[in-house]
Amino acid sequence: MTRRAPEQDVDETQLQVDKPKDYAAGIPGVLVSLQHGVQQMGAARTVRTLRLLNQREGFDCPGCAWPEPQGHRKPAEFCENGAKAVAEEATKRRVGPEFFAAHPIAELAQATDYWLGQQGRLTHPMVVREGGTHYEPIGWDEAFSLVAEHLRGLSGPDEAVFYTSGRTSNEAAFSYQLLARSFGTNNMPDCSNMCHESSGSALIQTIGVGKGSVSLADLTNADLVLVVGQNPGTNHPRMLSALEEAKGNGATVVAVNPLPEAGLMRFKNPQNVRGLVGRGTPLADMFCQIRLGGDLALFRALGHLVLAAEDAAPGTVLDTEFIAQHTHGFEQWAAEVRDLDWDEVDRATGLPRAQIEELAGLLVRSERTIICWAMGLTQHKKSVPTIRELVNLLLLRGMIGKPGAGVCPVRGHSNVQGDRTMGIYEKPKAPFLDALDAEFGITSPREHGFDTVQAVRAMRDGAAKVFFAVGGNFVSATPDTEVTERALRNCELTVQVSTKLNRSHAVHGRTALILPTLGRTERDEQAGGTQFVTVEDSMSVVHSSRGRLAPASEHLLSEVAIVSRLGRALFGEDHVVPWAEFERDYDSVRERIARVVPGCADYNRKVRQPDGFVLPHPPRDSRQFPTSTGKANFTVNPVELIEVPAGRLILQTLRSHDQYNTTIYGLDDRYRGVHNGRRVVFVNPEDLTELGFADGQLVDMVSEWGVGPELAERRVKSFRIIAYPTARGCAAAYFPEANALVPLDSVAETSNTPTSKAIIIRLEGS
Ligand SMILES: Nc1nc2c(c(=O)[nH]1)N[C@H]1C(S)=C(S)[C@@H](COP(=O)(O)OP(=O)(O)OC[C@H]3O[C@@H](n4cnc5c(=O)[nH]c(N)nc54)[C@H](O)[C@@H]3O)O[C@H]1N2
Ligand SMILES: Nc1nc2c(c(=O)[nH]1)N[C@H]1C(S)=C(S)[C@@H](COP(=O)(O)OP(=O)(O)OC[C@H]3O[C@@H](n4cnc5c(=O)[nH]c(N)nc54)[C@H](O)[C@@H]3O)O[C@H]1N2
Ligand SMILES: [Mo]
Repeated sequence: MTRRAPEQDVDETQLQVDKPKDYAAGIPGVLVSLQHGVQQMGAARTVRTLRLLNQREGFDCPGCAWPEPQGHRKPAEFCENGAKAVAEEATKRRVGPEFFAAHPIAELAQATDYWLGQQGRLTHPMVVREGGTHYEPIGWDEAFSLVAEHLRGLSGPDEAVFYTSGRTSNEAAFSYQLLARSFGTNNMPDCSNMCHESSGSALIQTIGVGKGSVSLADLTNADLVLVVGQNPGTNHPRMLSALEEAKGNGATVVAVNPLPEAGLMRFKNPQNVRGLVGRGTPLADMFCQIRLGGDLALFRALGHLVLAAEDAAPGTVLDTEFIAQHTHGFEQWAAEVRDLDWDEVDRATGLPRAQIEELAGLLVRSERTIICWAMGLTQHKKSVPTIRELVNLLLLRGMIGKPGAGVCPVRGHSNVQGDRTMGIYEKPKAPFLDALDAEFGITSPREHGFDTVQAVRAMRDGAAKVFFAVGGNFVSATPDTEVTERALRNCELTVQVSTKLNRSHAVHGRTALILPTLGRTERDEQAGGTQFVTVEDSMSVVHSSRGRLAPASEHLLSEVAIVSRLGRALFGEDHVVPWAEFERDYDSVRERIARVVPGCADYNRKVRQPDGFVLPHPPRDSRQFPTSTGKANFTVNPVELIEVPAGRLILQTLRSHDQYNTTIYGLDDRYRGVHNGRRVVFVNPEDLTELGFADGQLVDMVSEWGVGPELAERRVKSFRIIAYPTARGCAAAYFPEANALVPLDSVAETSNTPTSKAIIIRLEGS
């Protein structure tokens, strides 16, 4: 216990690299899930816990937001990485007061994310006061008074920031946004700002709803599925089963990615014997190895070719009836893309023209097309126009609002979509606030609040002074690590509601609190009886989740209880919001959700249905498009090439197979052949030769941002080069180790999402 926290996980000479795998899951997947479970929870608890995962009477997986099948569920409705997420939470390891007494905060701040996470579950509320060197225990009541005191002492409510990570339940999220708005601010940044914000921005503008338009049944019945900028083998493994089923029904699957990700190439389904012992199913029929940021040019070229096919055989390719009846702006868009600069497409995508033509042919012949995407599309400067262009492509052939077709942004955190539905948003719409105000008799602020990037700036500049986070790991998840650390240290108070220890506890404001909370897997007992919570998956299905395990410590409070007690401390017992009742019985929160949140009428009954219920989605349900024009909008999206100076590479930051965002499960990335280390950078062998570097060499990565006297450099040290078959000119390294390279001001247009997938870097021998 008193062992000093190591500043490095392993001596990097321990790192081993072998050939990348060409398949995902199979027997190694099953073994690894059990191994993680047994290490963290012991054998009996592993079996008991995994049996309840994603079952109707059990709990929703705290891993990704992939939906469960409606109706029939398999006995094992989870994947290797879901099992790891559960093992992390249900671990028997504990971080209590003795741990904090033994480890000064300065030491914790030096430790790696991996080591911090491995220490176990937080058990007691802890505080460090100004000038303190160690966290010390504090009672819950005193903790809430302390927060309330700091909040009341601010010059105005906008000096407070209320962050949310996407694991928070609907009940906690609804209460939390109500607390922030009752206090008087819309400063509610969330992980979505760094994640699918670009998808929401683009979809709202084009189809009027910022969510995906397909169900799981649509996916398995599509005849063409494009998986763009996504690595489902690692991040949404259960999606591979759906793709396998779609293929079984005759679908063609196309992967668009700079990396040949194992799961997209071949899948050995661990849920059937053939998958375990056989060669598995080749998933992608076509692999377009695109350059980073090349997708806008690709979609434009595809639109151009579809249009050309229509021009060559009028009346046979486009869905002219759909276009006439349901869309706006087609002519303007068509005039723009009829004239295509192939040279620009070539430079942006790096794809052979014949392959783009072949893909256009697939689109022209498809009756039911779905495009799936994730961070490879959302974390670029031109993300919003790229996703708008993807929508254009689908609109051309009427691929929205019919079975087997549509847009499928694959969400990250298990309830990130639900949190937004419940009002966690820095730019809330007036009708939502009006309903909230009418229900509770409060006056919500109308000015927009800070998103994540703006919140960092505000804290850095002293404009925000109290930072309160329900979940997440703000310091490690946000870009520009040095700036973010400075921003948090500049706060008067930082509060982290967390399950596990992470860097955001070690890099803190002048006073800091850790408020330990129940996880999704744990039993939630309140005065009104055993509670359940609700969540929304990536396909707008809302359902219940019931924790079953004994809580990690008797001192934990649920997130709903924490928000409610803070509400009482801040506003007093006779506030218009019945905070005590909210905590006593979550049905009372759900009654309010039913009256305030669109689509949630009769919420308490509907979430008790075996599979929950599906939220309305007008484009999907009835081809109604609630946009500014009342129709689906075609938009014009000019290509802008990423300028890469000579001798530089474009770097993307991504996830290994052994992590959940900033939670590092282990030091392997099995599918990419990396073992026992994370400080690596993947570079194409031909680029290495051209740049004068070699496989295995240790280098610093230096990012370059701005021009002339404005040029700023950021450096991370000692990364080992791995020669890897990524697209030419493109490199990859893991998040969060490479976050220090992402400039705070380098963001996507409109969505303000950090450009984590496109940073100009050079390598330097270290
Ligand atoms: N096990 C596990 N599951 C997770 C997570 C986790 O960390 N671990 N995180 C969760 C969260 S919050 C999220 S948001 C999702 C993330 O899910 P993903 O988006 O799959 O995650 P990344 O690792 O960021 O992978 C990005 C993928 O896009 C590709 N890519 C990068 N840039 C481009 C580009 O310009 N064009 C194209 N076409 N492709 C590109 C990369 O090569 C990579 O395959 O997963 C969720 N699920
Ligand atoms: N460079 C780079 N940066 C990125 C990304 C990238 O691809 N590249 N991806 C971005 C994306 S997509 C996302 S979503 C963000 C993620 O940003 P965050 O959501 O802020 O980060 P996580 O690592 O998911 O948060 C992990 C912490 O959440 C806490 N936690 C876990 N479960 C619970 C729970 O049930 N309740 C509470 N209260 N706390 C809990 C634990 O203490 C754990 O340490 O990072 C973003 N940052
Ligand atoms: Mo995410």
